[in-house]
Amino acid sequence: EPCLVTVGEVLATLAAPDPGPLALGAGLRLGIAGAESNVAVGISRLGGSATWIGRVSDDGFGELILRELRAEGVTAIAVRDPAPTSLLVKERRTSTRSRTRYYRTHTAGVRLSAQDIPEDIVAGAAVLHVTGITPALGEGPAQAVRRAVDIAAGAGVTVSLDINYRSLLWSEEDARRTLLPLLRRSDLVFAGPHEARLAVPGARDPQELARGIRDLGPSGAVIKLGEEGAYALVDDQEYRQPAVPVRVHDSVGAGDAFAAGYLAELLAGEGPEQRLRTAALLGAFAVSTTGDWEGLPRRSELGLLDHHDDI
Ligand code: CKP
Ligand code: MG
Repeated sequence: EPCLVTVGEVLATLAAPDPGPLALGAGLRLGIAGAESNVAVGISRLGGSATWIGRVSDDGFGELILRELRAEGVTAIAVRDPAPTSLLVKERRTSTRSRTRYYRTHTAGVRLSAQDIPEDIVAGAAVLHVTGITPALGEGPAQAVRRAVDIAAGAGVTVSLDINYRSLLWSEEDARRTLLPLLRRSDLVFAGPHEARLAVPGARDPQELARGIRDLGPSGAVIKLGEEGAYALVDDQEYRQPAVPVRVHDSVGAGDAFAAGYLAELLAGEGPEQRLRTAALLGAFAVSTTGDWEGLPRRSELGLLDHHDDI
């Protein structure tokens, strides 16, 4: 069965369910998240096979992470580490304004290293999916991602990269320097317009951004345009995918959901049109439900949003 392998960090999330300042003792709900594991869960929910590689703490949060991944049918290749789990705290300051902070110093996930990447697992995959978050976590995680891409490229495994720029983690300059070499070796790139401009400065529209990325090497470039859907250039063919109109509840995780939808259909042997349609549907599920991945659909549920009556 064609399998997707991804490498990254899963964090414990502490999210305020109700609006109000943390400083006044808001209640926090415990969960897990991480761009790469979000994608793995999305693929598994659609019936695909996904493996996540990373370091997991031996603390309670680490156990929670392993239980959740197992419950979602994601295979975890976890190197256990005595350092604590990273935290992501989400304050809902008002009903429309959230503030996010990472607590990610000396934690298990950021101690990932190139030695943690099992060659046979990566070489045996159909797709390797990586994001720009993991290389931003430090030299070890950056080397781990490079190692995974080396193995995949050497074995003819499709390499997928979501640029996922995080200004809280590094500067645009550092991101460009680290991610450009990875992008050049990728087959498929997902990016928002701002993220794509890191690789193609000066490009003015999605078409120019996608062509710019294609000219750097990848045969597939998908520019995600939020409410305006997506523009893709795949093997020199253009595709335009409208967004599925829904009421936006929480947009975090939308990009991962989109990538999961696209990649699940790629694994299933579908062409770019079907990949983009499912990607847009998954993005809509992610933004119209609470949580980064919890609201993602099973395949049988895709039809729920396949109408225009949700607004
Ligand atoms: O680009 P997205 O909004 O889809 O990414 C969301 C994820 O890994 C979220 O789950 C969070 O844990 C993170 O990105 C991150 O570290 O920012
Ligand atoms: Mg993203």
